[in-house]
Amino acid sequence: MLAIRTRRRKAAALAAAAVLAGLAAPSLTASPATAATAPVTAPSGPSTTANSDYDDTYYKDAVGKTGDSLKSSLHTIISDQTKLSYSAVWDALKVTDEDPDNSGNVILLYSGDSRSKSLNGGDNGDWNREHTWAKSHGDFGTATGPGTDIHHLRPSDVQVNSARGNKDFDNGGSEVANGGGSLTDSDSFEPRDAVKGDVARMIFYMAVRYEGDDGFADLEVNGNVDNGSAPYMGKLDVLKQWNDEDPPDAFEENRNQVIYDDFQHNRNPFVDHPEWVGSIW
Ligand SMILES: [Ca+2]
Ligand SMILES: [Ca+2]
Ligand SMILES: [Ca+2]
Repeated sequence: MLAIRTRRRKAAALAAAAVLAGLAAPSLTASPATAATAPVTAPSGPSTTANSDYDDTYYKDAVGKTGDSLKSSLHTIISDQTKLSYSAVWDALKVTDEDPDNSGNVILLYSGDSRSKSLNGGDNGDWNREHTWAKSHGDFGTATGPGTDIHHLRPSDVQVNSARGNKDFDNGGSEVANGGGSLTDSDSFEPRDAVKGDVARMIFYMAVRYEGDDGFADLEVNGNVDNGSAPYMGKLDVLKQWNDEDPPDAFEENRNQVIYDDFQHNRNPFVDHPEWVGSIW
């Protein structure tokens, strides 16, 4: 499934660039002849050409909308989900974040380390369940709900997780020990480059998924780095930049698919459509 989606996306990009008609990308269309002669109908520009296999199904009520209307539609779509207990999150993360090169390990979000699945726990050297949207920002804890939503829960080294704490996200700081290049200062955390976009899209997912209509706080993104226990997460302009600089890769897309297929049965719209971030914010 993932391979098909990736190939299809690449094929679409080639078509949009109006390259040689004879140089067919691995074609999944019913008729190669039609594909070769059809006019390019996709809008120009990388931010508007993204498409998803789910546009005609999962996202059909959202496609074509913008701004608050898009956000509202996506909220309705992604709120239809299966919810996990906090203890079930351990086993889920062992699947969603499995190291593609070693099925006995998970990849840790901030450090990028590959570590044994069996080292889940709370001691130094273990990995634990990082709430990318810090659970104090809206005080949702680990009750079934936002605190157990694996779209933003990731394996993290215990000590690196502690260094992140509940800080907002921003650029700058000094290097976090064993943090894979992550930086931090007194009021913010900057993950390594390879997961900057992942972090941003998790935060944007949370802001759309949680709108205050299900007994939990309405989570929102803002421009601050001192949000503390307020139900906000910053820093908006930086997160938008990270979304642009680090587009979804195969690992992140696979993660979204596994969550959809096997666990929560909802999707992170911004992994499928990163350009929707700029439409809403
Ligand atoms: Ca700072
Ligand atoms: Ca990434
Ligand atoms: Ca919200």
